[in-house]
Amino acid sequence: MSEPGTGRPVLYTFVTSPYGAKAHAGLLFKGADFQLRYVNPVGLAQRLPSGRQIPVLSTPDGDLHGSDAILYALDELYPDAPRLLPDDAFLRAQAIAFNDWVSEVLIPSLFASVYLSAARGSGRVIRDGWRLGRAMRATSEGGLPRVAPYLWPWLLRRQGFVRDLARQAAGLGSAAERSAIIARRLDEALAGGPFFFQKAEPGLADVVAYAVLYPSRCLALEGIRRDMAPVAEMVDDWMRRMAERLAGGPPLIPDNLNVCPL
Ligand SMILES: N[C@@H](CCC(=O)N[C@@H](CS)C(=O)NCC(=O)O)C(=O)O
Repeated sequence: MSEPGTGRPVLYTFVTSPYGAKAHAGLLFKGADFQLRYVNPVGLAQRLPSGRQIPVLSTPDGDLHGSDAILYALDELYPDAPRLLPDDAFLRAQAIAFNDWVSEVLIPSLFASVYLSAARGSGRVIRDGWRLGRAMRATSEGGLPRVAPYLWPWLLRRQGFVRDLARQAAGLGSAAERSAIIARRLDEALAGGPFFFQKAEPGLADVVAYAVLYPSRCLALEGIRRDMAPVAEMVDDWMRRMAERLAGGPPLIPDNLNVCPL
């Protein structure tokens, strides 16, 4: 439900979820007045107002489920704020295609770098898993056991949705091939700047890419940094521009967890 008494929308999410971050960044882009709830992942379905997965945006008119449903509703919910999707049909199709790429290639690759390599016991993957677990423990409502960060790489691997995403990513090629695909796509989309597709102002593509890349940077996740190494400088410059536009409202990563500020 929306926040009782105020009618403010409530976003139910996890601090480490890239899908949740897409919705969160969309609300920040809109300058929305919303409440953020980092719901506890244990017994998740019982803790959500409806549905079985995060993100959920609860509004006085009903609940929206999933990052895309939330993002695509925001222009209608906040008509006076800058638009996420342009009116022009071709530019809109370009932005939606990029959002699909983020959901179907970038995010699954991120999960694959935790899941697939964990199977081989890589130190980097265990460290990334621990960093994600520590952030979840620090934010989840009601708390998580002290050992949760140490178990996180293993717990993540047991989640059906993580396995599915990792399989999806494996279909794209080896880790090195996926890194090359990610760096090339970001390079193509960002070259010439200042925002994606040489736009003077940010839109949906910027918001969803930022939602995935910025938290990974703040939490110092090593997997994604390796993927982005060839375009790191260009991405950092663009992230600084985005951070200015999305300032105000609850940050994607709380300050006390941000170990790698821009
Ligand atoms: N397609 C959905 C995916 C959402 C999703 O995978 N949510 C995960 C967290 S990243 C979740 O709630 N997992 C818990 C579960 O499946 O039990 C979207 O775009 O929002």
